[in-house]
Amino acid sequence: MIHKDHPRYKSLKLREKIVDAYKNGILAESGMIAHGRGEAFDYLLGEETTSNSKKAVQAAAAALILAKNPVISVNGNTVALVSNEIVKLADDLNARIEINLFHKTKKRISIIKNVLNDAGAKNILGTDHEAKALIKGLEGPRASSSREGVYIADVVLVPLEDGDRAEALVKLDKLLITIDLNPLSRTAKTATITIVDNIIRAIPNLIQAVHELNNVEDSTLHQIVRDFNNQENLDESLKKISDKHTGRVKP
Ligand code: PTJ
Repeated sequence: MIHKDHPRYKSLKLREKIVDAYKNGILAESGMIAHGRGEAFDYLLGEETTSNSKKAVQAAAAALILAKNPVISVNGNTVALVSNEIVKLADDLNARIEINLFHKTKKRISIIKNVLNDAGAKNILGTDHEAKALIKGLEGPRASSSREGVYIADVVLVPLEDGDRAEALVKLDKLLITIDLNPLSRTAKTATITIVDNIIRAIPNLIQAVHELNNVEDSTLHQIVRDFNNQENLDESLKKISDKHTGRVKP
Protein backbone atom coordinates (compact mmCIF):
# COMPACT_ATOMS: atom_id res chain seq x y z
CA MET A 1 0.00 0.00 0.00
CA ILE A 2 1.25 3.48 -0.84
CA HIS A 3 1.22 5.81 2.16
CA LYS A 4 -0.57 9.17 1.67
CA ASP A 5 2.45 10.99 3.11
CA HIS A 6 4.69 9.74 0.34
CA PRO A 7 5.93 12.79 -1.66
CA ARG A 8 5.12 10.98 -4.94
CA TYR A 9 1.76 9.66 -3.67
CA LYS A 10 -0.40 10.89 -6.63
CA SER A 11 2.06 9.70 -9.23
CA LEU A 12 2.45 6.29 -7.57
CA LYS A 13 -1.33 5.87 -7.34
CA LEU A 14 -1.57 6.57 -11.06
CA ARG A 15 1.09 3.92 -11.75
CA GLU A 16 -0.97 1.50 -9.65
CA LYS A 17 -4.03 2.27 -11.82
CA ILE A 18 -1.98 1.67 -14.97
CA VAL A 19 -0.60 -1.66 -13.71
CA ASP A 20 -4.11 -2.79 -12.66
CA ALA A 21 -5.42 -1.84 -16.11
CA TYR A 22 -2.71 -3.97 -17.68
CA LYS A 23 -3.62 -6.92 -15.43
CA ASN A 24 -7.31 -6.46 -16.36
CA GLY A 25 -6.54 -6.56 -20.09
CA ILE A 26 -7.38 -2.89 -20.79
CA LEU A 27 -3.83 -1.73 -21.37
CA ALA A 28 -1.35 -2.95 -23.95
CA GLU A 29 2.06 -3.96 -22.58
CA SER A 30 3.60 -0.96 -24.24
CA GLY A 31 0.90 1.21 -22.67
CA MET A 32 2.95 1.02 -19.49
CA ILE A 33 6.01 2.31 -21.34
CA ALA A 34 3.95 5.09 -22.93
CA HIS A 35 2.72 6.04 -19.45
CA GLY A 36 6.32 6.22 -18.22
CA ARG A 37 7.24 8.60 -21.03
CA GLY A 38 4.22 10.76 -20.20
CA GLU A 39 5.15 10.68 -16.51
CA ALA A 40 8.65 11.99 -17.26
CA PHE A 41 7.27 14.98 -19.20
CA ASP A 42 4.67 15.62 -16.51
CA TYR A 43 7.49 15.76 -13.95
CA LEU A 44 9.36 18.28 -16.12
CA LEU A 45 6.20 20.40 -16.48
CA GLY A 46 5.71 20.47 -12.70
CA GLU A 47 2.69 18.13 -12.73
CA GLU A 48 0.28 21.03 -13.12
CA THR A 49 -1.82 22.61 -15.85
CA THR A 50 0.10 25.45 -17.50
CA SER A 51 -1.37 28.64 -18.96
CA ASN A 52 -0.71 27.39 -22.50
CA SER A 53 -2.49 24.12 -21.78
CA LYS A 54 -5.47 26.21 -20.64
CA LYS A 55 -5.32 28.13 -23.93
CA ALA A 56 -5.32 24.89 -25.92
CA VAL A 57 -8.26 23.58 -23.87
CA GLN A 58 -10.29 26.70 -24.75
CA ALA A 59 -9.56 26.24 -28.48
CA ALA A 60 -10.33 22.51 -28.29
CA ALA A 61 -13.64 23.13 -26.49
CA ALA A 62 -14.63 25.75 -29.07
CA ALA A 63 -13.80 23.41 -31.99
CA LEU A 64 -15.69 20.51 -30.42
CA ILE A 65 -18.80 22.64 -29.76
CA LEU A 66 -18.74 23.88 -33.38
CA ALA A 67 -18.25 20.37 -34.82
CA LYS A 68 -21.02 18.74 -36.87
CA ASN A 69 -19.74 15.21 -36.22
CA PRO A 70 -17.41 15.22 -33.21
CA VAL A 71 -15.75 11.90 -32.34
CA ILE A 72 -13.66 10.95 -29.32
CA SER A 73 -11.23 8.18 -30.29
CA VAL A 74 -10.03 6.16 -27.29
CA ASN A 75 -7.27 3.64 -26.61
CA GLY A 76 -6.24 1.53 -23.63
CA ASN A 77 -4.38 4.25 -21.72
CA THR A 78 -7.24 6.74 -22.05
CA VAL A 79 -9.83 4.27 -20.82
CA ALA A 80 -7.55 3.11 -17.99
CA LEU A 81 -7.23 6.66 -16.66
CA VAL A 82 -10.40 8.63 -17.50
CA SER A 83 -13.26 6.39 -18.67
CA ASN A 84 -15.98 8.17 -16.64
CA GLU A 85 -14.79 11.60 -17.74
CA ILE A 86 -14.68 10.57 -21.43
CA VAL A 87 -18.29 9.39 -21.22
CA LYS A 88 -19.33 12.67 -19.57
CA LEU A 89 -17.52 14.75 -22.20
CA ALA A 90 -19.12 12.74 -25.03
CA ASP A 91 -22.57 13.20 -23.44
CA ASP A 92 -22.07 16.96 -23.03
CA LEU A 93 -20.95 17.34 -26.65
CA ASN A 94 -23.30 14.80 -28.15
CA ALA A 95 -20.15 13.15 -29.57
CA ARG A 96 -19.54 9.53 -30.51
CA ILE A 97 -16.89 7.43 -28.76
CA GLU A 98 -14.85 5.13 -31.01
CA ILE A 99 -12.35 2.54 -29.82
CA ASN A 100 -9.19 2.61 -31.95
CA LEU A 101 -6.32 0.52 -30.69
CA PHE A 102 -2.72 0.55 -31.82
CA HIS A 103 -2.22 -3.00 -30.50
CA LYS A 104 -5.55 -4.27 -31.73
CA THR A 105 -7.06 -7.49 -30.41
CA LYS A 106 -10.72 -8.52 -30.29
CA LYS A 107 -10.31 -9.31 -26.59
CA ARG A 108 -9.01 -5.87 -25.65
CA ILE A 109 -11.73 -4.15 -27.70
CA SER A 110 -14.37 -6.15 -25.86
CA ILE A 111 -12.86 -5.42 -22.40
CA ILE A 112 -12.55 -1.69 -23.18
CA LYS A 113 -16.12 -1.63 -24.49
CA ASN A 114 -17.34 -3.14 -21.21
CA VAL A 115 -15.44 -0.56 -19.15
CA LEU A 116 -17.02 2.25 -21.19
CA ASN A 117 -20.46 0.66 -20.93
CA ASP A 118 -20.05 0.42 -17.16
CA ALA A 119 -19.20 4.13 -17.18
CA GLY A 120 -22.55 4.78 -18.91
CA ALA A 121 -21.54 4.97 -22.59
CA LYS A 122 -24.05 3.96 -25.23
CA ASN A 123 -23.54 3.04 -28.91
CA ILE A 124 -19.76 2.77 -28.74
CA LEU A 125 -18.10 2.56 -32.15
CA GLY A 126 -14.98 0.69 -33.17
CA THR A 127 -16.32 -2.74 -32.28
CA ASP A 128 -17.10 -5.56 -34.70
CA HIS A 129 -20.72 -4.82 -35.39
CA GLU A 130 -20.63 -1.89 -37.76
CA ALA A 131 -19.59 -0.80 -41.24
CA LYS A 132 -15.91 0.04 -41.50
CA ALA A 133 -13.98 2.29 -43.87
CA LEU A 134 -10.26 2.52 -44.46
CA ILE A 135 -8.20 5.56 -43.50
CA LYS A 136 -5.94 6.40 -46.45
CA GLY A 137 -2.24 6.28 -45.64
CA LEU A 138 -2.45 3.62 -42.92
CA GLU A 139 -1.63 -0.08 -43.25
CA GLY A 140 -3.16 -3.20 -41.68
CA PRO A 141 -5.86 -3.34 -38.99
CA ARG A 142 -5.06 0.19 -37.80
CA ALA A 143 -6.36 1.61 -41.08
CA SER A 144 -9.89 0.58 -40.20
CA SER A 145 -12.31 3.14 -38.77
CA SER A 146 -16.01 3.28 -38.19
CA ARG A 147 -18.03 4.63 -41.09
CA GLU A 148 -20.33 6.42 -38.63
CA GLY A 149 -17.42 7.66 -36.53
CA VAL A 150 -13.88 8.80 -37.31
CA TYR A 151 -14.41 8.27 -41.04
CA ILE A 152 -17.08 10.98 -41.33
CA ALA A 153 -15.99 13.10 -38.35
CA ASP A 154 -15.02 16.72 -38.93
CA VAL A 155 -13.42 17.10 -35.50
CA VAL A 156 -11.63 14.20 -33.78
CA LEU A 157 -10.27 14.20 -30.24
CA VAL A 158 -7.54 11.54 -30.10
CA PRO A 159 -5.64 11.56 -26.81
CA LEU A 160 -2.24 9.79 -26.62
CA GLU A 161 -2.23 9.03 -30.32
CA ASP A 162 0.60 7.68 -32.44
CA GLY A 163 2.15 9.90 -35.10
CA ASP A 164 1.20 7.92 -38.22
CA ARG A 165 -2.46 7.94 -37.45
CA ALA A 166 -2.46 11.61 -36.48
CA GLU A 167 -0.81 12.48 -39.80
CA ALA A 168 -3.26 10.36 -41.79
CA LEU A 169 -6.27 12.00 -40.11
CA VAL A 170 -4.96 15.52 -40.66
CA LYS A 171 -4.37 14.68 -44.35
CA LEU A 172 -8.07 13.83 -44.53
CA ASP A 173 -8.76 17.44 -43.46
CA LYS A 174 -10.03 16.59 -40.02
CA LEU A 175 -9.53 19.09 -37.24
CA LEU A 176 -7.41 16.98 -34.93
CA ILE A 177 -7.24 17.61 -31.21
CA THR A 178 -4.79 15.63 -29.14
CA ILE A 179 -3.65 15.44 -25.54
CA ASP A 180 0.05 14.65 -25.22
CA LEU A 181 2.46 15.48 -22.43
CA ASN A 182 5.34 15.35 -24.91
CA PRO A 183 5.40 18.63 -26.86
CA LEU A 184 8.05 17.15 -29.17
CA SER A 185 6.05 14.11 -30.30
CA ARG A 186 5.06 13.81 -33.96
CA THR A 187 1.41 13.72 -32.91
CA ALA A 188 1.79 16.92 -30.86
CA LYS A 189 3.38 18.66 -33.85
CA THR A 190 0.89 17.29 -36.39
CA ALA A 191 -2.37 17.99 -34.57
CA THR A 192 -4.38 21.14 -35.13
CA ILE A 193 -4.70 21.64 -31.38
CA THR A 194 -2.42 19.91 -28.85
CA ILE A 195 -3.17 20.06 -25.16
CA VAL A 196 0.17 19.51 -23.43
CA ASP A 197 -1.08 18.21 -20.11
CA ASN A 198 -1.78 14.96 -18.31
CA ILE A 199 -5.03 13.45 -19.57
CA ILE A 200 -6.22 13.16 -15.97
CA ARG A 201 -6.26 16.98 -15.77
CA ALA A 202 -6.94 17.78 -19.43
CA ILE A 203 -10.28 15.95 -19.79
CA PRO A 204 -11.86 17.50 -16.64
CA ASN A 205 -10.59 20.92 -17.85
CA LEU A 206 -12.16 20.25 -21.25
CA ILE A 207 -15.49 19.33 -19.64
CA GLN A 208 -15.38 22.61 -17.70
CA ALA A 209 -14.47 24.66 -20.81
CA VAL A 210 -17.28 23.05 -22.85
CA HIS A 211 -19.68 23.97 -20.05
CA GLU A 212 -18.42 27.59 -20.02
CA LEU A 213 -18.42 28.09 -23.80
CA ASN A 214 -21.61 26.23 -24.62
CA ASN A 215 -23.81 29.31 -24.97
CA VAL A 216 -21.22 31.52 -26.59
CA GLU A 217 -21.90 32.85 -30.13
CA ASP A 218 -20.52 30.72 -32.99
CA SER A 219 -18.58 33.70 -34.35
CA THR A 220 -16.71 34.02 -31.04
CA LEU A 221 -16.00 30.27 -31.01
CA HIS A 222 -14.64 30.44 -34.57
CA GLN A 223 -12.40 33.34 -33.49
CA ILE A 224 -11.04 31.33 -30.52
CA VAL A 225 -10.14 28.45 -32.89
CA ARG A 226 -8.60 30.81 -35.50
CA ASP A 227 -6.51 32.63 -32.88
CA PHE A 228 -4.92 29.39 -31.67
CA ASN A 229 -1.48 28.64 -33.10
CA ASN A 230 -0.37 25.10 -32.28
CA GLN A 231 3.32 25.57 -33.04
CA GLU A 232 3.53 28.70 -30.88
CA ASN A 233 1.73 26.89 -28.09
CA LEU A 234 4.15 23.92 -28.25
CA ASP A 235 7.11 26.32 -28.22
CA GLU A 236 5.67 27.92 -25.07
CA SER A 237 5.38 24.48 -23.46
CA LEU A 238 9.04 23.77 -24.16
CA LYS A 239 10.00 27.20 -22.83
CA LYS A 240 8.00 26.51 -19.65
CA ILE A 241 10.03 23.34 -19.13
CA SER A 242 13.35 25.05 -19.67
CA ASP A 243 12.45 28.14 -17.56
CA LYS A 244 11.28 25.92 -14.75
CA HIS A 245 14.63 24.20 -14.58
CA THR A 246 16.89 27.19 -15.07
CA GLY A 247 15.45 29.19 -12.18
CA ARG A 248 13.18 31.50 -14.23
CA VAL A 249 10.04 29.93 -12.80
CA LYS A 250 6.73 31.47 -13.83
CA PRO A 251 3.67 29.33 -13.03
O1 PTJ B 1 -4.14 0.96 -26.31
P1 PTJ B 1 -3.39 0.93 -27.60
O2 PTJ B 1 -3.17 -0.46 -28.13
O3 PTJ B 1 -4.04 1.80 -28.66
O4 PTJ B 1 -1.92 1.55 -27.37
C1 PTJ B 1 -1.81 2.86 -26.83
C2 PTJ B 1 -0.34 3.36 -26.79
C3 PTJ B 1 -0.35 4.64 -25.93
C4 PTJ B 1 0.53 2.30 -26.14
C5 PTJ B 1 0.14 3.64 -28.23
O5 PTJ B 1 -0.75 4.52 -28.87
C6 PTJ B 1 1.53 4.21 -28.23
O6 PTJ B 1 2.52 3.50 -28.30
O7 PTJ B 1 1.59 5.56 -28.12
P2 PTJ B 1 2.98 6.38 -28.08
O8 PTJ B 1 3.51 6.52 -29.47
O9 PTJ B 1 3.87 5.88 -26.99
O10 PTJ B 1 2.46 7.81 -27.67
C7 PTJ B 1 1.82 8.05 -26.46
C8 PTJ B 1 2.05 9.53 -26.08
O11 PTJ B 1 1.21 9.80 -24.97
C9 PTJ B 1 3.49 9.84 -25.64
O12 PTJ B 1 3.95 11.00 -26.30
C10 PTJ B 1 3.38 10.11 -24.13
O13 PTJ B 1 4.25 11.12 -23.70
C11 PTJ B 1 1.93 10.56 -24.00
N1 PTJ B 1 1.32 10.22 -22.70
C12 PTJ B 1 1.47 9.10 -21.96
N2 PTJ B 1 0.72 9.15 -20.84
C13 PTJ B 1 0.06 10.34 -20.88
C14 PTJ B 1 0.44 11.03 -22.07
N3 PTJ B 1 -0.05 12.24 -22.40
C15 PTJ B 1 -0.97 12.78 -21.56
N4 PTJ B 1 -1.39 12.16 -20.41
C16 PTJ B 1 -0.90 10.97 -20.04
N5 PTJ B 1 -1.32 10.39 -18.90
